[in-house]
Amino acid sequence: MQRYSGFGLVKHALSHHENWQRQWRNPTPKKEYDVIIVGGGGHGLATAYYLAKEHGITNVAVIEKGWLGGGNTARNTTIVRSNYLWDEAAALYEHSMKLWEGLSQDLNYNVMFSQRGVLNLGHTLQDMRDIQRRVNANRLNGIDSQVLDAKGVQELVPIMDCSKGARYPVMGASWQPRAGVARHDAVAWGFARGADARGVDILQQTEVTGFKILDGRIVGVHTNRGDIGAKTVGCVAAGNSGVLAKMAGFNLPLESHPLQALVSEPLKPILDTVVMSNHVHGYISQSDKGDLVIGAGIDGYLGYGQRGSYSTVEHTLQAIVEMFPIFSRVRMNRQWGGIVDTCPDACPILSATPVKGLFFNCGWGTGGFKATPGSGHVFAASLAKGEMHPIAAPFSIDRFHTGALVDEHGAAGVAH
Ligand code: FAD
Ligand code: PYC
Repeated sequence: MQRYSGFGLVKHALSHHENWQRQWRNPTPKKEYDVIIVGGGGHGLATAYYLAKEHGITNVAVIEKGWLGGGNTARNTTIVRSNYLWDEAAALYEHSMKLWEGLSQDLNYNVMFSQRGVLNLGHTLQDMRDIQRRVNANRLNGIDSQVLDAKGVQELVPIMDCSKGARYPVMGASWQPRAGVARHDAVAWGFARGADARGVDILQQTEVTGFKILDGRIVGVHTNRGDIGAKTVGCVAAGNSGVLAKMAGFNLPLESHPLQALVSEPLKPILDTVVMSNHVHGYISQSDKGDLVIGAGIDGYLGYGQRGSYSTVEHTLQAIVEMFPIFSRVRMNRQWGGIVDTCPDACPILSATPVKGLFFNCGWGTGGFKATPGSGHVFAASLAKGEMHPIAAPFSIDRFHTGALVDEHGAAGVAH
C-alpha cells in the first residue's frame, strides 16, 4: 500500500489529479470463490476485509450491482455511537466503537473518525426517565454515557434554544463523549482497498439475480455477468435484502422505507457536537467542510426509490429551526434518500438461513453506519466458522419465532 509523504500530498494537490493509482483492481470474475459477499456497502466490504485479514480467507468476491458505497453507506449522516439499552445490542455497537477507535490506523486510510460527542435530547419527563434508564444500562456495560440537565446541554451547545419558552423545551439529554462522526465514503474505500490488497475481488456493476441452491445448500449465484460458484454466500444488501431473501425462497421480517438527509451551504465552524432529538424529530451536525448535515425520520410508506417526500423535509427543517433559530436563514444545498431495511424490534439480522451456507446481515434500518466495522468483524468470523459469532448470535432470525426480541426502538436515533 502506498503511503504519501507531505511532499507527495502537495505534489498530488497540484497535479490536477493525474496519474493517481487505482485503489483497488477491476478483476474479471472467477468461476468460483470460497465466499461471495453480495453488496459492496460498508458492511459487505468490512466483512470481506476481516475475512481476509483475520481468517486468512482471501478467495472472496464482493459483488456490487452499482458502485461501492452507492447504497446507504455513502448516503447516511455518519453518526457513530454505542449507547444502546439492552446488553446484546450494547455489546454489538460497543464492539464496533472500539474498532472505530483504531480504524484509520488499521486500514492506513483516514476515515476521519471524529469523537465530538452525541447528545440525545429529552423534552418531557418521560424522555428524561428513559434517558436515565438507558444511561444506567450503558454504564453497567462499561459504555461512557452521562445524563445532562438543560444547563449542561446549554453549556455544550450555546447556540441551541434551551429556553423554557420553546414548544418542547429541552429538559436534558444523554451525552456520549466517545460518540461522533466519520467520513462515510472513506470507510467504504478504506475497507475496499484493504480487502483488495489481500486478494479479494471487488466486482462492481455486477448484480446478483438469483441463487444456485442444490439439495438445500448454496452453491453459487446467478449474476448479470454469468453464474459464479461459491461454498458460502453472505448477503449484505440493506434495503434490497427482502428481495434477495425472496429469491432464495424465504421471507425476512423487513420493511424497506426511504430515509432522507440534507446538507446546507457551508458555514464557518459553529456546531462542534452532534445533536439529536427524537421528540421534535430532527438531528444535526456540522461536517468538516462546514455544511450542516441534517436528517429526521423515515418516510412512512414502503419503497425502493432512493428519494423521499417533500413533506418530510419540511417537517425536519421545522424541527431544526425550532431547536436552532440561528439557522433559520441558512439555505439548503442538497437532499437525497436511501432505502433502509427496518426490523420489527429495531435491531439487525445477523443470521444463518434455511439454506445451508447462505447467511444474511441486514435489518440495520436507520442506524447501521455506526456498526460498520463491528458488523463486518463478527459477520466475517461467523462465515469463516460456519456458525454465528457470540456477539452476533442474539440477532438470529430465530428470535422472531422464539420471541427473544431485542427491542431497541428507544435507542434508535431515528424512529422506525
Ligand atoms: P448499503 O451501503 O446500502 O450496501 C448494500 C449494497 O448492496 C448496495 O450498495 C446495493 O447496491 C447492493 N445490492 C443490493 N442488491 C444487490 C444485488 N442484487 N446484487 C448486488 N448488489 C446488490 N446509520 C448510522 O449509524 N448513523 C447515521 O447517522 C445514519 N444516517 C442515515 C441517514 C440516511 C439518509 C440513511 C439512508 C441511512 C442512515 N443510516 C445511519 C443507516 C446506515 O446508512 C445503514 O444502516 C448502513 O449504511 C447500511 O450499510 P450496508 O453496507 O449494510 O448497506
Ligand atoms: O442511529 O444514531 C443513529 C442515526 C442518526 C441518524 C440516523 N441514524
